[in-house]
Amino acid sequence: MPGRGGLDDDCRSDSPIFPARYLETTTRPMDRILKSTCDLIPAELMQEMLRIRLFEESTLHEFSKGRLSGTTHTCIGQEASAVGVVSALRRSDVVFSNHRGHGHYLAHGGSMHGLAAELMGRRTGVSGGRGGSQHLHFPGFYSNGVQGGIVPCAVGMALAEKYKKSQAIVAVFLGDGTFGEGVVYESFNIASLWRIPVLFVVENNRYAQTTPLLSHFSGDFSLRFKAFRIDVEELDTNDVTIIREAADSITASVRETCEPRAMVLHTYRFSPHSKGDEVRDLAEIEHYRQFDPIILLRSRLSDEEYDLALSTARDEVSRAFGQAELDAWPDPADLLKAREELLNVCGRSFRH
Ligand SMILES: Cc1ncc(C[n+]2csc(CCOP(=O)(O)OP(=O)(O)O)c2C)c(N)n1
Ligand SMILES: [Mg+2]
Repeated sequence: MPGRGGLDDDCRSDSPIFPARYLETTTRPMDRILKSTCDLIPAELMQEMLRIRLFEESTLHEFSKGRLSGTTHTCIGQEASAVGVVSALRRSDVVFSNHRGHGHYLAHGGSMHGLAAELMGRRTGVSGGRGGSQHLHFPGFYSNGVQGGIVPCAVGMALAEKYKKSQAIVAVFLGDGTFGEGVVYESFNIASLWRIPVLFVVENNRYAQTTPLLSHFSGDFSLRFKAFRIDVEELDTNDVTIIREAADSITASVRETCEPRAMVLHTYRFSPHSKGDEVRDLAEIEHYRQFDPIILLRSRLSDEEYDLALSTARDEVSRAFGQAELDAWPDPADLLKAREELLNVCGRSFRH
C-alpha cells in the first residue's frame, strides 16, 4: 500500500480536519461545529448515535472473544453521517449501504438483536445468519460488501420507485475508496440523465482500508458529481445537527424534483478498518478525537438526558448480544432450501 497511513505534510492546513486542497469546496468548515442553530431534539440524535457507538464497541469486543463469524467493519466515529442523513429519511425510503453498514442499518430502524444474531451466524439474524456483517437486508434496507456494487442497484431501485410513483427516494452510502470503481460513474450518469430520485452520500473517512485519501484519490469529490450535473453539498463536520439540517433540505429536494443529489461528508473513523488492522498514526487518531460526534453533541444535553440515553443504549446492546448468543444456529437443511430458491430465481445457467 502506498503512503504511510498518516497525514502527509501537504495535507496539513489551518483547517483542523480538512486537507488544504479541499478548502475551496468546503461549504461548512469545522468552526461551525458549535454554532448550529438547528432546533432538532439533540437527545434523540444522541440516543441514535450512542446505540450505534455502543453496538460497534461490543462488536469489536465480541470479535476479540471469537464469538462472531466472518468479518466485520465498524463505523465508530462516523455516527453523525449515518444518523444525520438517515434520520431525515422516511421509513418508506430505501437505504443502500456497504461493508461498513451497521450504523446505516440501525439508524434506518433495523433490529439490533437481528444484527447481533446475524454477526453471530444465528438463525434469528436479519439475513437468517447467512449474510454476516456485510449482507444485511430487511424491507427498505440492503447492504453488500462489493465496493461500488450497490450503487447501480440503488439507482435501479430509485428508478423503480419513480415508476411506481411511490414518493420514496433512495439513499446510497459510498466511501472515498469506492471512487475508483467505474460503475459508480455509470450510475451517476444514468441517475442524472433519467432524473432518478437517488441521494448519493459519500462518507470520506480519508482512508480506503489502509490507503490514505491522498494516495488513492485525485481531484475533487464535488466536481465528480457536478460533471454529471448532480447538485452536491459538501460538509466538513461531525456535528450531527448540521448534517441533519442539510439532509432535511436535500432529501426534500430529491423528493420534489425527482432528481439525484449528492452529499459529501468528511468524517473520520476511530476504529480500525476491520477488526484489528490499525496502521494509522496514533497521533492522527487522537487529533480527530476532538471532533468525536458524541462529544460535539454532549454539551447540548443535560447530564440527566445524556445519562438516560447512555443507559438506554447500554441496555439495548447488552440485551441484543445476550439474546443472540442464546439463539439457535441455522438448520443446514434451510441453507440448501435457500440455495434452491436462489437457483429457481436465477435460472439454470447460474448452476455452473
Ligand atoms: C470490488 C472490491 N474491491 C476490493 C474490496 C476490498 N475492500 C473492502 S473495504 C475496502 C476499502 C473501502 O474504502 P472506502 O470506500 O473508503 O470505505 P471505508 O472502508 O473507508 O468505509 C476494500 C478495498 C471490496 N470489498 N470490493
Ligand atoms: Mg474510506
